[in-house]
Amino acid sequence: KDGYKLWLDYQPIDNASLNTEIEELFKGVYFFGKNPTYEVIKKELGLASKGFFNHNPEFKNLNQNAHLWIGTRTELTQYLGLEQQAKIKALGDEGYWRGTINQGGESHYAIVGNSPIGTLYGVFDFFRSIQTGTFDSSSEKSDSPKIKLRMLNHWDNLDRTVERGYAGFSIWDWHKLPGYVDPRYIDYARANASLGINAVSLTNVNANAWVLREDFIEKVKVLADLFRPYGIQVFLTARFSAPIEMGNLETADPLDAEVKNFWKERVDMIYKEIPDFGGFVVKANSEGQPGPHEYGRNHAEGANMLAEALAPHSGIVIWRAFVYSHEIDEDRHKQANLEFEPLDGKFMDNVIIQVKNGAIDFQPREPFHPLFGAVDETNLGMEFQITQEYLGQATQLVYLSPMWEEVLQSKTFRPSPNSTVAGIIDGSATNKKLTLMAGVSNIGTDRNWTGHLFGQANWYAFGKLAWDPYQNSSDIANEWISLTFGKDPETKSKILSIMLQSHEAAVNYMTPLGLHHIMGRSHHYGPGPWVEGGRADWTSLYYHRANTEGIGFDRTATGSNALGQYASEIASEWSDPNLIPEKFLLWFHHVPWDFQLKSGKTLWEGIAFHYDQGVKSARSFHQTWQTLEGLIDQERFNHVNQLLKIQVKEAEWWRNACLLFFQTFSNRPFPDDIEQPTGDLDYYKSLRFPFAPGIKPNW
Ligand code: BDP
Repeated sequence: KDGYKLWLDYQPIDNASLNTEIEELFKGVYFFGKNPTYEVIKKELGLASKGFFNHNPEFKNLNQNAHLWIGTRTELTQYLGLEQQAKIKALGDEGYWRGTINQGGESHYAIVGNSPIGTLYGVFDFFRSIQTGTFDSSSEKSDSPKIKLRMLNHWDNLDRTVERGYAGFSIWDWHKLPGYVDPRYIDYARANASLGINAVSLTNVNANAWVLREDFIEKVKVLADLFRPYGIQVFLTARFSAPIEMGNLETADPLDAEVKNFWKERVDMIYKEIPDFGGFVVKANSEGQPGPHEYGRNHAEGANMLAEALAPHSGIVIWRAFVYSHEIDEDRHKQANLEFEPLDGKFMDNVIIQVKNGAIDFQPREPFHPLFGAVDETNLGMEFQITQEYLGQATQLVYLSPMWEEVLQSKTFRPSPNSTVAGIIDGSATNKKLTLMAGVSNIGTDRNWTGHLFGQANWYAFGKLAWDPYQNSSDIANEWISLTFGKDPETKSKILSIMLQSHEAAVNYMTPLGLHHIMGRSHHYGPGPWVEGGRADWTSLYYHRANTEGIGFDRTATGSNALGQYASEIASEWSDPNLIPEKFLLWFHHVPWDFQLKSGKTLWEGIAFHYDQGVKSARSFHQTWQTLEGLIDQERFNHVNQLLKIQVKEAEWWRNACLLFFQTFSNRPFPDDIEQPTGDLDYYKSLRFPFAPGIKPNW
């Protein structure tokens, strides 16, 4: 039980009648066609059958005892009524239906997709229903994804370090590709396909042009060929200055004819090798990355130049909105909207602007990004961060789904009064078809893939929300727990309670009440509210602005007015420190230490209370976990138990460091009803951290 099998660990079925029923199905499998995806399904059936029954499935002819039918709608036309066919068709290419078909006095359980990939999704869902014990042959199920591109972004460097990766090194073994195919690639594809993830960008957004060279494309082709039957399209990051670095040109100006030609030739070469190549993900003019600004061009001119090269092949450009420059004297919060709002309508149809969930940078909690709702003629995609850069990295159990759900459910009031971020992402609010949810991957070479076992739950939840952004975190967690730890009710409810509280707990002991960006410099691990010097927008002082009067960033009209970038409904309510949800108070307001919170506490007492609560929650997670000893296998028990112990220490570290530091401004005692922070501020400030993979050495 080392976690390698993820949620695809097919275990014997404990319910005897379900076991008999399913075993019958596996003894008579019939495929209505032939294609590489059906080969993949056959292999998966083999693995599932071995796990469930310890024997192989039996593949039959149609007129033998074929109980389990697998095919597409068109392959099964003659067995489906017209109305049913229409219903299935309406589910779209990747949709599926599964249920019982009665034919000639016999009943067959059928899994029917609109395409082989839809069928594959149906099969994985069928397995999931067996694993969770919810399979019911008398009820039908149909489903289809709400978002077109459900994508992982790997921030993997070609030397196999992973920027912000905490689970070992990159799983892409560029050195041994194309000749050697690591079996992990297949297990990776299976895991993604089981969730409906259908796109991956292989390389770091801080891109290396090298990956666009012929020899690398040969390696990428191997991965693309492997992933194709699983429905996964491959993307690469494109370094904007590649024409200079590898094309020997003097410029990368997007309007220059030679530059355009460079990209056209490069793209044509890639498509010769990989005919269904997805396209490019681009970070330009952000944190020192090259981009169109160097040539006096804007983001639309940059993106469209690449989009033109890709369009003949149906490729797309995913252009990131994470742009900011310390040379601009504007609240970093505002910069993306300032750059992208004026460009609304100027991007080609095959461009998607990929927007982080919040305007700063994957902080433990952020209000939704004001670009959602601010443009209506631009394709907007969501970028979440699955890897826990700011949320405890690989030592902390933080289930991220509630944070994502909070963002997705946020009302934007634009384009219409009922619009939500989810509605913009899935195109229902905007009538957009090219929709995207991307997640920055937390996957590495660690045996359990994600470093912390519970990191798997975040990969899982991301896939689920990308499929359907309206799902709730509790259902997702429940399902993941059953698949991972089995169905014992006591085990399940204890783990569920830890998971569902874990994000709020982390926010409490890291950045309560809207505080943000107060972590250690560069590695972003642990507290660093004192960080100052160098680029202002990379310091903590810039964000918390603590002084003897109070704390917080005034983003109302009296301050940076970032609030003005939201719909007026939000701007007017949140401008009032008494009306804004308290979780965002210090994000938008500089508030006096004695400001009264809804609880009746002063702000200072409230801050102290939240930090203290966070520590108490972390301790309660560890205590609850300890009661699971014997209920789950020792290996995973120990793994999580040790990490939870570290998490408690880190929560205490955050609380002590932050409260001792902020007290130097508040000049007030700690409230009596909290555990008194211990330690010495100078000691916390003096702590240094080891080098970790992915940290840029020159930081
Ligand atoms: C920040 C990370 C940095 C990334 C950047 C990005 O610290 O490593 O390169 O985001 O998204 O959160 O481009």
